[in-house]
Amino acid sequence: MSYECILTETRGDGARKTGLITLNRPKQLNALNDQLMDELGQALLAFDADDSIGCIVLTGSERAFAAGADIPTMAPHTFISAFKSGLISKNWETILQVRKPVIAAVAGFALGGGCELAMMCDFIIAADSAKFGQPEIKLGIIPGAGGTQRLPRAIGKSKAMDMLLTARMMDAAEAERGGLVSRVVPADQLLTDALAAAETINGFSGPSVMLIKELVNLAYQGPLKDGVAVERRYFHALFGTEDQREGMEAFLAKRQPGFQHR
Ligand code: CO8
Repeated sequence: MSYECILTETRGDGARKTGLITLNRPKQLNALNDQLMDELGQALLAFDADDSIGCIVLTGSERAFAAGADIPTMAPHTFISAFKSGLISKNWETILQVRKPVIAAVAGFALGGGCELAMMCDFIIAADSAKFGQPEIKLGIIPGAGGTQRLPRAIGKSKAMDMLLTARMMDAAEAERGGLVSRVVPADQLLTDALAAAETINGFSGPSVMLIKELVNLAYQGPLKDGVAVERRYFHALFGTEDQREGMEAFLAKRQPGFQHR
């Protein structure tokens, strides 16, 4: 499959590889237009369906992960045309269908829809150059891909209100303190570290990885009681897998497990 607004490749030496997707509209600081989002959706689903892939890393350039939705595309719209066309909403949530972990590796600007896209990933590793923001208010609009909902869940109400209402950017250190990103690394180490995290995950049992992802998202989105009940069911279900037997036998025999992802 050839794409124009993204680059895709496979990385890693292990039995399971990492699907690497790079947003690639450098002149527009990776602004997210329909074509890019369509291609991103296709690439994500293709890696998700590929049994040789364990994990996906989504990244941008040194200067920008993504500076938001494409402003020239949005500018001419009226309420009615935005409502009727669904204004660029097609494929914006495809990423949420992916069963495998998606790690955002963010350097430079992650603004507006770019910040929202990073927040739809499972965790964010930030370069020390990263800058996060929801500056939509400066354009006379509001976030449209979950920013008003995911940002307060990630960093709390006060910081989220501050960022959404003043449009100020948060640097990588503040984003880590606030819990928006899992770790901050030197910019020239970003991809190496994100791919290393993916490689670690690739070595574990695929069913465990997918169920942890689903359950953490349930904790993030739903009531505690429901999350704990589903967790118990899946915990029991994993005792039906070969990987559970292999993992526990390997521990008892003091050797490394060889997971088969089934
Ligand atoms: N869309 C299109 N082009 C952009 C965008 C964008 N969001 N951001 C930057 N560019 C372009 C600039 O127009 C410029 O192009 P050119 O060279 O042709 O003039 C080029 O990228 C470089 O930008 P700057 O010259 O401005 O570079 P600076 O380093 O001076 O500034 C900034 C970088 C701070 C990132 C600045 O470009 C900026 O503020 N950009 C806009 C950021 C923004 O407002 N983002 C939010 C957009 S709205 C949104 O994302 C809503 C999401 C809704 C999703 C709904 C889904 C259903």
